[in-house]
Amino acid sequence: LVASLEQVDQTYIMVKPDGVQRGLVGEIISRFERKGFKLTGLKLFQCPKELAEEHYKDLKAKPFYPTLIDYITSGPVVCMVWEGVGVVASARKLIGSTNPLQAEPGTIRGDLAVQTGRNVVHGSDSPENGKREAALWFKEGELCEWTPAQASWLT
Ligand code: FUP
Repeated sequence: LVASLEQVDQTYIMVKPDGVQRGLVGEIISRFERKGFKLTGLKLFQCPKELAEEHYKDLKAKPFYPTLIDYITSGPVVCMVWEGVGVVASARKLIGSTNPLQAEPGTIRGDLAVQTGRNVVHGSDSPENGKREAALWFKEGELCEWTPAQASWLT
């Protein structure tokens, strides 16, 4: 009841091409499901270069930017939107540090990845970016607002 009074946020989660190619899609989705967040968008998608550039526009000046764009567009990604109270920060904890060698065991990157440039998953870094990225990757009508028949285990 208390949780229902709090702000429900959205986060954009993406299994990157290495995650798809390594067969980690189910494993990654499963971690967000088990945590108890609500899935409101899901698709397999070959990202065009322009979209990758828009998504990572804040990193445009970084030396690794061109390699990052090549990586994200190198094969299909799995795009997701998850909703819940505190979902943005919680998803970042589930994902772990950007550099997988520094990510704690038990996190997605800590358990499943080695290289920063192949870190298997993306998660929005603020509620504002969660909204922005959800709107960037999903068209009107692709997201599904739904209420579980028994809401007690979801926020
Ligand atoms: P994160 O929010 O953890 O995905 O990290 P950033 O937004 O800082 O970086 C986005 C992506 O850029 C990372 F997932 C991988 C790539 N990157 C590099 O390739 N090298 C770096 O030094 C930092 C980031």
